Amino acid sequence: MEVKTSLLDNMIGVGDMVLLEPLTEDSFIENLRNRFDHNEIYTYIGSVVISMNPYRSLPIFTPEKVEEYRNRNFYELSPHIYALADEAYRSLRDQDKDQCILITGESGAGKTEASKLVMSYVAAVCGKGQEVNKVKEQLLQSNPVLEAFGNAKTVRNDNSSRFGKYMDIEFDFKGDPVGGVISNYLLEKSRVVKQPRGERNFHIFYQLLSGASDDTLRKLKLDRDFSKYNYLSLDSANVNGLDDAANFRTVRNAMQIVGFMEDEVQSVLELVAAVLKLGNIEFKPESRSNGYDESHLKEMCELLGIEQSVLERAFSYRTVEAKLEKVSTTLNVSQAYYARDALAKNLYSRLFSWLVTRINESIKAQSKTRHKVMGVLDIYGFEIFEDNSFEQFIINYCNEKLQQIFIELTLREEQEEYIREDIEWTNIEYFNNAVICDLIENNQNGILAMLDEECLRPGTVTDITFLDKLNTVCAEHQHFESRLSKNSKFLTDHSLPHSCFRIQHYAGKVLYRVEGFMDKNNDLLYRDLSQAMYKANHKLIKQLFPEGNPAKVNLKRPPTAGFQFKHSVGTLMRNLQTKNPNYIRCVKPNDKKAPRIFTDSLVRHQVAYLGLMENVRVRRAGYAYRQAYEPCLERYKMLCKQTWPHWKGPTREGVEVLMADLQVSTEEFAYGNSKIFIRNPRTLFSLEEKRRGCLENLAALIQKIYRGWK
Ligand code: AOV
Ligand code: MG
Repeated sequence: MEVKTSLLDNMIGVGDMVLLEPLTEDSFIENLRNRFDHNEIYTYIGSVVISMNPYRSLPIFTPEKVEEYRNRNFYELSPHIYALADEAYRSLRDQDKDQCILITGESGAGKTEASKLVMSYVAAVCGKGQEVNKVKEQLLQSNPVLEAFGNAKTVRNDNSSRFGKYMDIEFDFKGDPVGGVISNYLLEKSRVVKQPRGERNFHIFYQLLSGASDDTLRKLKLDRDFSKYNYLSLDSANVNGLDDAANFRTVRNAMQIVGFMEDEVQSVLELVAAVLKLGNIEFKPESRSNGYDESHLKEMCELLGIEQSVLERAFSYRTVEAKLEKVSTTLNVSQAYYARDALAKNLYSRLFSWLVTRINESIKAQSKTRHKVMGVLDIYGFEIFEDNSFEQFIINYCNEKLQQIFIELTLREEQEEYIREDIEWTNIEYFNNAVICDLIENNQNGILAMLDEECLRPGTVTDITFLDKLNTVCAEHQHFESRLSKNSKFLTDHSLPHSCFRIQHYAGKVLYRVEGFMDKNNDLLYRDLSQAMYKANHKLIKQLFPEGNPAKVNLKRPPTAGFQFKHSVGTLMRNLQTKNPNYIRCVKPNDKKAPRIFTDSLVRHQVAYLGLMENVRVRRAGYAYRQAYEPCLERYKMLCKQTWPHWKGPTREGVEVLMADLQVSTEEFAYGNSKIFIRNPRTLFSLEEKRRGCLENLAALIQKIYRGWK
């Protein structure tokens, strides 16, 4: 049934890729381009939203737009992220289904912006009232705080998330927000002490120096000039379009709204200042006893209430405690620098985790009753740099896991649903990245397991011995196991530069340099330093280094960074699988961070690795829409005399009577065990159009009667 509806007539290109004719990669890209050129940045694949980054502000996020999308069905209006947010929220509120919003895409594709749009939409449409508004405000204002401390300018993105974030927003039975819980995943802390060319340290450093009052800076013993600080890169200190000073005020204000006390804010800023001071401490080879650049060390100690001699000692000696013995060795200059940087990284990343904990304290729901939950996941996107290290390895692994969950839930689950519902079905092939996840996380011979093994092995272990091990084990697999060799994603060839390995990720090949892998995975801080921090007369810093408490010396090794990450990502994935997923697939139109440019090859590459074509094919081969019998009958029963106003028999039969009466071609739908499956969105649009016509007639009739009365 070929019905042109007003919705389709007004559409630029095709709003739902399921309707694209003919369906080829070229037509897919062309449709995205056409829509992008007309500022239509959202396009559907069924219920999945593709979002193109416009790199400029579009007038489509106004309160009027929010009203337009509020309480409307997904397919009633042109594609928008608000439609997805609305659908997820209503499904949570009315059907009591916990939701998660999964936002994926490479670095700079628009994930963080998308997550904020979803949050602000939900905040705008859910309950009102003084208490509720306060909760909303606190949830929203947690964003600028965490972005200031956890985002930075990279070559891919001027506001790149350098940590993973998952936020559960909790609602009561009415659908009013009552609180939230944030989980954070591994911050890229190496950035604190060193940034690649063209990149910056975390925003907060620049914000503080640019935006704080003279008085605050004086108290923190800071100079406004970025160039005075070794830890701040100079070549890109000022970023176009970023107003650090104004952002500092936003962050201060946000901290206040979230519920930070004035003295807590002060403590946080003291720690930020202490990191900058640490970076300026220099060690001179000649005379180790007084080889410091005194002023910075002194000022740092003053800021944190640490006795100078204690810190000096911690930078001069390393004490190793075995069961009964204590052995002290002197640190040489490079070891002292290493200790200094390790302290700065640890201090900052612990401060970041503390901020998350502190925000959680403020935003947690007061009542203990079961809440409805909407989880929003915004992680660091897949990235390939010139130099890729442990951090990129972890980030890309996290993206593999997310792609895996997309495959599981969208491609596999969809096909399984047909089987469950007894619907005839032909299988669609798709690339399953489970082999890559396995290569990284397998408990026996996965890369992370081998890294841990090497970190624990006695004897001389270095990044290179780790690499040798990788090469041997992975090469063995390639040799002996035909299954693995055919699918092997660990690429060895002779063109590899020294000390590197390469992985064929779902989103592209990445060359990793092993330098620093062991160290970053071990993530050890000399005990002398944690003890020095614990001795500080500063509440916050003491709290951040509990292991420095001499009464609690623990000789057990803490879990490695890789182990912890794998564990927390595993927990996250299990959590996501219990919720109803809503997908936003972000696509980056160009590599220039510029508006109006659509680089064909770049988009094509993303469309391919995100599996978007397979996504459409699965949807098309099957049925684009499905609805349980009950809501379907409820919505359309007015279109048929036999079902209106009440249908007395079984619901499924009611739907069958309805479809027969409407003369929808039998090819167009199938009856599953619990749902009706509709093949083509046009069929749905036509049902919607008829329903709208019916409602309009009804409204006209009521008006006529009303006038007649008057
Ligand atoms: P990401 O989160 O996906 O990258 P962002 O959400 O930070 O990417 O987006 C990058 C930049 O693109 C933003 O700072 C904006 O300038 C612009 N942008 C994105 N979405 C929109 C939009 N809807 N409207 C206008 N501008 C937008 V990363 O965190 O690096 O993986 O780690
Ligand atoms: Mg981001």
